[in-house]
Amino acid sequence: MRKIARAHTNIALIKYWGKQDPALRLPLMSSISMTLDNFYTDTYLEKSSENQFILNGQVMDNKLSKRVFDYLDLLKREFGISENLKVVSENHVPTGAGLASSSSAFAALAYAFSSYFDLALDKQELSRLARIGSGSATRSIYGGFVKWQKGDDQTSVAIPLDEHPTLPMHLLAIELNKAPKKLSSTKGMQLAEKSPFYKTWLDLNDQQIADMELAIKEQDFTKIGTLAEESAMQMHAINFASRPFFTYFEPDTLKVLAILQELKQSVELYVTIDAGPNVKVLCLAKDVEFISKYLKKHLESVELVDTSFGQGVQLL
Ligand code: 2P0
Repeated sequence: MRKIARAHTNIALIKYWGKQDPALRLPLMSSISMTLDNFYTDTYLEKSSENQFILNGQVMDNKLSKRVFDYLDLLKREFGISENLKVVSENHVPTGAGLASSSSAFAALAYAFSSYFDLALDKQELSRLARIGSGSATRSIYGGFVKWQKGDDQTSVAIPLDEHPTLPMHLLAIELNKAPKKLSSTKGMQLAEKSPFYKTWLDLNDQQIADMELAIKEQDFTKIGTLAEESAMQMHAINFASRPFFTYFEPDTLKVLAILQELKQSVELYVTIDAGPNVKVLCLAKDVEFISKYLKKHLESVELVDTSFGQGVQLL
């Protein structure tokens, strides 16, 4: 029977932005995320005469397929497997637009691989494998609030903080540009390390993680949102201050930030932005409609996606 693995994307509330070991994707800092319900990837594997990667019904022969095959080769070496594989994925996420498509992609692929070969890996081992595919994928193994801890190859895995949060927190994704980003996260992280603020970024991490863990325990939306917004803005400030400077922001990103700053006067909301131009709003369920209406009124043809907590990896 075909085993289809589903993994949801996640959005970091405390960001991962730097690697101590690029090959193993060991991070320089711990991070905390929220797994999302509306964005996910479904993946299954099949025996094949040659390696093949099919994404959304199309055969891929590009940088993405090379990354998938390199990753599969690594997994096959680790488990002493030699057969060629066809990877079939459906991505319910705009690929490469800063909505963390690689998080669901590699978490689903790691789980599909483990299921196809009946490896019976536990979630810690799965999250280690997902990490080697893409850093943010480490956290997508679990649902709800998840921490990915810094450490070595064995210890740098995800830990569920609260798999089924009751906090009515939503994330409203404002999709400004769905085109793949021009600068990969891997390259962005390398460049960011040249920023004079990078050391400060690392020094702040332990306290930010401790504060966020406490805020999640206390279900304190104000604290969670404030800490998330600070982490996102600090990450982008490092990029701006790097040598040479760079940014994932586009003119529309700043336009939306200005509108949200205004809106903050009348409703509680916080902003987070990943390695792309799209803006995400953290808010309470009761305010989603009001915020959506306000954004539609002030922005032409804006696409909004309302999401809340999603679950960890599952077999369909
Ligand atoms: C995060 N991002 O914590 C951070 C915040 C984007 C901004 O992880 O190089 O695709 O594959 O480990 O996971 C996006 O980068 O990077 C990311 P790699 P990934 O979610």
